[in-house]
Amino acid sequence: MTDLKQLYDAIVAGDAKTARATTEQALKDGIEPLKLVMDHMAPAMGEVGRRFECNDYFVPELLLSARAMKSAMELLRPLLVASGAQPLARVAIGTVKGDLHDIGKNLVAAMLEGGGFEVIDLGVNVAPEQFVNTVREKNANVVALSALLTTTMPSMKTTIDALNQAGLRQQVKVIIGGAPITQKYADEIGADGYSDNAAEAVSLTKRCLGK
Ligand code: B12
Repeated sequence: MTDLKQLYDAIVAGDAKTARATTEQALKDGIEPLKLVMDHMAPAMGEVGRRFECNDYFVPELLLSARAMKSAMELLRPLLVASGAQPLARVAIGTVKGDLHDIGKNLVAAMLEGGGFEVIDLGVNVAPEQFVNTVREKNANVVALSALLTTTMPSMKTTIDALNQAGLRQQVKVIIGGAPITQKYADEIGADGYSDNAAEAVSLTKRCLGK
């Protein structure tokens, strides 16, 4: 029988190979995919976030854990979809138009996935219309925008404006982040939430949704 503490430990340690192998073995042993995510992987990402907040972990450790989480999730995602497990909410995430930085965005996506959200990752250089279409077609409840360049920050406002124009703004929460972003900027452009780190993205999103 798989020792599931190994899965938890592998994600916290950023050991992608062990995380994937343990997940594979656990599935062979008949353990429910949702149980693996909720009871072992999400708490592991929670621990990673906690260590980051206390400065025990830094960005490189966060990246390794995110990669371990991602490699285990690759095995579980199709099974979760097939089992119809209900995610907390659906988040469409992307780096805004004109911007190719995705390290922070990927971390936020991994933390959200680890926190029980379904994440639709639209990648980088995402035009406002792509966010609008995703909210419309996939019923996303949250739009998460990342920008690393001062020159691409205005794309966040353009995206919020596009959601407004499409009549979709009331049905989604918009959260934003990235090195040049501040709470003041989030307030100015009418975003629902801002965080300066990936670890806080889960609690921020839950708070925005009133969960
Ligand atoms: C790596 C990097 C690159 C890589 C990107 C690789 C990749 N796949 O992402 C490459 C080399 C491609 C690159 C290119 C460029 N870059 Co660059 N890059 C960086 C660098 C060194 C690190 C960024 C990073 O990954 N940080 C680590 C991550 C983890 O941090 P983060 O992104 O801030 O994310 C955290 C939080 O902000 C938050 N967060 C992020 N997004 C979100 C979203 C939500 C919803 C939430 C809640 C939170 C959140 O959580 C994350 C984790 O805690 C920064 C310098 C710096 N110190 O920031 C410059 C920097 C951002 N780049 C810069 C520039 C100028 C460029 C270029 C224009 C250079 C050029 N002349 O070509 C191009 C632009 C290309 C483009 N169109 O986007 C400038 C921007 C200056 C400015 N004021 O706008 C910086 C600041 C460097 C500098 N000091 O001049 N870059």
